[in-house]
Amino acid sequence: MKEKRRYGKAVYFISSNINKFYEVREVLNEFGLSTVLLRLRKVEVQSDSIEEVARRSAELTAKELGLNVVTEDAGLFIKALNGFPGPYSSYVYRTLGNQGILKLMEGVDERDAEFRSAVAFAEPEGEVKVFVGVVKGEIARKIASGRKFGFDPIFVPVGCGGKTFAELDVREKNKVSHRGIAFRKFAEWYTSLLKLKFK
Ligand code: ITT
Repeated sequence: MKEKRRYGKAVYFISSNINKFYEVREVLNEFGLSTVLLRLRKVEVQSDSIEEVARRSAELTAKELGLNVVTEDAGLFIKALNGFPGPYSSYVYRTLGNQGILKLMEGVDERDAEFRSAVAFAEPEGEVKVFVGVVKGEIARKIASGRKFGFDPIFVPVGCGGKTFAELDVREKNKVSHRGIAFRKFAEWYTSLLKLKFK
């Protein structure tokens, strides 16, 4: 007998990063969805594309757990460094940190950068959907105080009065952030799917 797929108001988000969870929970809540964090490391996928990393890790994890899951791969892309650290953001944050990035940017006037997020939804047997969000901004000249999540203290998004992401609260950040944009796209798609299923 064909197993019935389960769609529900709870979204299983696979991530080792608690700061991501705080942000995602807020966004999905606006759509009446609750976020269940499965605090696992994403399956390691080697790729230069964040979309591909999110897609493959969601696909593999959904199969392994037998659950519909969501994963996200995100990164900071700095124009003057040809997009570095990009897909290697996690490693670079752990090794160089914000101080290391500011050092690489010493004497560089071109400060343009962007954060990108790719959110993937996978079912154990179904096709994978990917949603992308981008926010443009600049690399600050010094490390700001405030919330300490990754590169937030050195990233100044456009349209937020010159504040870094670290100086915005979660709600303010979600309004403009790569993750907020990508998860809103996912939530719009997912809630319309739920309406179809439960009509
Ligand atoms: P997962 O378990 O979800 O993969 P992760 O921390 O390894 O968590 P990513 O590979 O998606 O996440 O992100 C790479 C790094 O980029 C992350 O560890 C942060 O240092 C940084 N980063 C991503 N999104 C960020 C954001 O919104 N603000 C600040 N730094 C961010």
